[in-house]
Amino acid sequence: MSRYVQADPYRWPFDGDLRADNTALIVIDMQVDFCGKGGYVDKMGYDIGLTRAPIAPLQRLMAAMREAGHLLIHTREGHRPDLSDLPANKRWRSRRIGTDGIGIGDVGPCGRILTIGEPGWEIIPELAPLPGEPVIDKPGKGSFYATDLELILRTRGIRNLVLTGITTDVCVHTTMRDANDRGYECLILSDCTAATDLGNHLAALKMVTMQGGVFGAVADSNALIDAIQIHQEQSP
Ligand code: C5J
Repeated sequence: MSRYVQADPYRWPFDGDLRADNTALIVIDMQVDFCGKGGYVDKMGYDIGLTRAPIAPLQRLMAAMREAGHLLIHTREGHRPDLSDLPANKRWRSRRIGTDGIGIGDVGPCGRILTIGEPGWEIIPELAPLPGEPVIDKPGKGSFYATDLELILRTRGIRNLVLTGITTDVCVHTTMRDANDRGYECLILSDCTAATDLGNHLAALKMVTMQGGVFGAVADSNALIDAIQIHQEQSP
């Protein structure tokens, strides 16, 4: 039987093949550095009220998807302590924002910014991964580049990806575009994503809906929860 999420610009997934064993939730970069007090985004002067907005909807969604038996995958953006995987231009650009000249790899209020093992690099406790849930460490914006994400998805038979986390216009979009090019059927959730600028968040969501759904479809978490709960009730 076909299962769909009410989404824009089409009912998702395209073929109605939505099952717990082929559909994974990816929670991107819900780290202290992106949504915590004193983290990288806060230090750059952006409003962490925006990047914290997805926390409550994500808590509800993660509980529902775990309950329904879906795979949850978490990502963290970060660099080795010796910064050997940090391109010089990424570091240089990161030091231009804010008044103190501090950027990735430098010491801030939450330790060295976006550096593996530091307090700011950790996933926020509200959305902590459960034991057994894959955590992907990535040096770039996309979750596929220089990681084993694709191997994990293929091994688990995943073909539908639900994208959440921060930021909509950077790491979430890069991951969604890369996933789409790899043939994954993608859904992005408007209330479980956020950007450092509301206009960018809305524009990033709108981009997905162009050309008949050029990167996939957009819905909110209620629509997805409705679909997976109906699925559970009707499963034998
Ligand atoms: C950024 C991210 N914005 N997780 N990272 O630098 O979107």
